[in-house]
Amino acid sequence: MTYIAKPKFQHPGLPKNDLGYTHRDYEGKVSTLCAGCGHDSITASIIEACFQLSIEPHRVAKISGIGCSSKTPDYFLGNSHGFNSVHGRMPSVLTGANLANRELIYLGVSGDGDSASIGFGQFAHSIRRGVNMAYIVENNGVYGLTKGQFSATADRGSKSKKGVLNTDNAIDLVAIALQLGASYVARSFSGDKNQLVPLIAGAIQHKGAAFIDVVSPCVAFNNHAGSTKSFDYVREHNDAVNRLDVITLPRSYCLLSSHFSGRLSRWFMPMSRSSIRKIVVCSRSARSKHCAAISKLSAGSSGNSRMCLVSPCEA
Ligand SMILES: Cc1ncc(C[n+]2csc(CCOP(=O)(O)OP(=O)(O)O)c2C)c(N)n1
Ligand code: SF4
Ligand SMILES: [Mg+2]
Repeated sequence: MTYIAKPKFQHPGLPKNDLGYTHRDYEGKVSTLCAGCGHDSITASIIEACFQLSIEPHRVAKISGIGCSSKTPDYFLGNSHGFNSVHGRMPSVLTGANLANRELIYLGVSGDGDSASIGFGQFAHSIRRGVNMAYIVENNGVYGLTKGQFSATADRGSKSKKGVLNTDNAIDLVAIALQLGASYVARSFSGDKNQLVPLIAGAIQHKGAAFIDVVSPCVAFNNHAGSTKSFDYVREHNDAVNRLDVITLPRSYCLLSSHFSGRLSRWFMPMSRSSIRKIVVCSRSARSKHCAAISKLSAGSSGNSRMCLVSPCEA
């Protein structure tokens, strides 16, 4: 954790939200992450989402595990409750806090190592139980803090910085979250604030288990040619379907429409036995004008009429 506090002064002309707070009221300490780390962009998006929603910081509890990603709660919402737990144990600490006080907004912040490797069981059970939370994984495909070993989300065939080929299959956290019944699921990219801010706002407003997998490049250990989590690779492959659809489905129906790409269809497969009723597909070209609709839609969804939100970043 860092102890570098930001100076208290702020420009008197900074925009204020409905509570009279400025962005500064949602910031934390100065980040000690590497310059250019994707995680810092996610921090900025969380700050923006909370500012836009006019959230009172004392109503938020930020819980994290261990990793560069899990350090980030120190860099936003400096006036909120926070607990930096043990590696992979964020979900159980969050669940416990949730049982003790159901009034707070729970923000779970984790990494791909924290949630897909050591904490995979914890991740799965918190989603399965439908814990009321916004669970964000800052996914860079490596253990950044311990210098770049492949994590369980690293794609098979991708290369490490030293050229080693990953021969293991990757865990797709979005597919798992869908299968386990999360009622709000999204994938995004740290470098796309227009998409990410409304997704985070939607997750915070959603009642139930909201999960966002954010591809967040590690500039120190996983930003080279051959990596599938580098800035270049994600930007080149962030070209999903070009429309937003909201489809209300009869119970237990799975939709495989012709305009979905093969990879997107794959994500819908695990839903066939679930009770998902609405599917929102938010595309790259349509997202800026349509993403604002997401918060509204998610607020209207309940346990019986689940909303599954897939915002494809096809990296
Ligand atoms: C029980 C335990 N095992 C191993 C570690 C060493 N360790 C610290 S962070 C980390 C991986 C973090 O990776 P990730 O969650 O992806 O976060 P990132 O640093 O990439 O953001 C590991 C293995 C630890 N702190 N505790
Ligand atoms: S090592 Fe990687 S994940 Fe950690 S702060 Fe640096 S760029 Fe970010
Ligand atoms: Mg990681």
